[in-house]
Amino acid sequence: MAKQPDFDVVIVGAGINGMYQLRILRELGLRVKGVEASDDIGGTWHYNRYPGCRLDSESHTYGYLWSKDLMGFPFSERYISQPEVLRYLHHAEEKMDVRKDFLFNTRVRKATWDGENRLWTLEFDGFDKPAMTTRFWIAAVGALSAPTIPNYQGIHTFKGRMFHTARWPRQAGGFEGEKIDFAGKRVAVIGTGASGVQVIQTIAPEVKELVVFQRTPNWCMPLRNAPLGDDELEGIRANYDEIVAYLKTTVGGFAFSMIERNLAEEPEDVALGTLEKLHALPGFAFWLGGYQDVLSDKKANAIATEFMEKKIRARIADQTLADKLIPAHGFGLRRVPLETGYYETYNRDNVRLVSLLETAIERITQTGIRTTDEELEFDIIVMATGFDAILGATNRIEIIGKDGRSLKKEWEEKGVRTYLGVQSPGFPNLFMLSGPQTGNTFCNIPRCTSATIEWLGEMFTRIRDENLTCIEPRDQQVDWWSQECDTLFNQTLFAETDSWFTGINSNVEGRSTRSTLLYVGGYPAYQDLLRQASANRFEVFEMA
Ligand code: NA7
Repeated sequence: MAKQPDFDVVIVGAGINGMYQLRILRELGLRVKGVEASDDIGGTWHYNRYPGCRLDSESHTYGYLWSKDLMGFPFSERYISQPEVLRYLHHAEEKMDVRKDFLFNTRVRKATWDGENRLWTLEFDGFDKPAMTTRFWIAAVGALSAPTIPNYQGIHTFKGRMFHTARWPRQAGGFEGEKIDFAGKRVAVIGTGASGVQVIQTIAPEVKELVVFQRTPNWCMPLRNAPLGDDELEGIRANYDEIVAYLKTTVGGFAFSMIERNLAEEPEDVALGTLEKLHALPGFAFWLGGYQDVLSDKKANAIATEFMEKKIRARIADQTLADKLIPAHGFGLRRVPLETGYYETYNRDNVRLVSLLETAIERITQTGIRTTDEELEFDIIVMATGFDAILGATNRIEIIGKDGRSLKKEWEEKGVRTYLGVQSPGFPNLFMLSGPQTGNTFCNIPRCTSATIEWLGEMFTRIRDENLTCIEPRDQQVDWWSQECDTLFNQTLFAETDSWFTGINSNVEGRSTRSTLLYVGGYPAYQDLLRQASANRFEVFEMA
């Protein structure tokens, strides 16, 4: 007789997605367990406690929209800061009551498929954690959750304090990061992605001296944050159903739609007027709510790029410095950081930019950083150097599927192949919420993942009702999907630029070639595909 697993489903990760997935599957009466590497819930918002960390999605569009109560949470700002997001998640957790089903301090080291018994064995870091078996498991491990640090010589010899933004120390007993006393300190920040930009603009007024080490400049847009008053919150609550329905129609699950006209064909005066209006809007509106051809047509992209260059140059006093802050790639082709006074930061006397395109970091010393040009002393070094994006969190688990095949090796050798980004062939009963080729990463993440999470809820209803024990994608679907992701991605200009969107990371071996890791067909199209599969009772999958 086949061995019975300890659980029907194990959810890996107690971030915003894992908690919701656990709740949904538990409601179905399944035997569900959650495991989480950290000691608490919150995922990204639990770890990224660096100064200035905040939402780039509108506060009311980011969270759990299945609950009107939770949407009505009294957010204080249009884009709330990390402690407030984490407080919200703790409040939501209490409502969902999922903490009791998670094992914390439990990091999955290895997952092995047992085809004979149709179950997975999960093994954990540490000797005190017994392995568990489960029929299915869901990786809710985050797309941007495996931090990476450059392998500088001497990195362990630095005598000051060094932090990665995504591993910021915590303030005891709260939702915030440790309050570092920056006054009188000489601080280095390495990296100018979304995290680096938020840190730099926040700490610059506090520190004695700030040196920013920038390799690739980014096109940063004004966030235009503002307090959310009672009236606005009341408006959000009153229009709850309309807002939820509207977000499902927008390309990225944000509170704006793309303009269904081409910038390249627009009369110049109309185009400039529209770009000005878009530029005055908060958040990603200029990037993901602008003309539909800006990210796919070179002429349109050049117009938006020129417009943005002027905007940025006007904010920087020294134009030689501005030359270094203006990217060489077109506008919006890498993730656009949102900023508040970022460019003005460089007008300050205590802030200096070191372009790593002109000089290189040779080593970290006991007292600071040595470049090819000079030796600089620091009290604190902040690594805002990003993540092994999209692949990293999954690849850090040794996943062994059918015929002893390793998922990491399969992806390295054959390229990523999935169906809808949720399953990879040869790895039955494993579902991914934030791995490669999902429609969830190039998106307001919780909006898009919630569609997948609810869809998995439907699939597991059938699994429960029919006592199914094995789900795998069909080869032809996998071929089609991987091709579809490639085709759509190659129609965009993203494909021509190095960034985490294209899987490039100089700090990870084997990540110097561009690949298709994102589905860029948009949230509505992705939801349609999910709906088609569920309408067809998930027959697109092999089910047994
Ligand atoms: P990002 O966007 O990956 O940014 C990392 C930054 O660190 C970026 O400027 C990198 O330069 C820089 N970096 C990384 N490695 C090095 C080395 N070895 N030398 C110099 N500079 C380096 O990470 P974030 O945390 O800012 O944001 C990630 C996402 O999280 C963000 O997009 C949001 O979606 C949330 P590079 O560009 O590689 O030249």
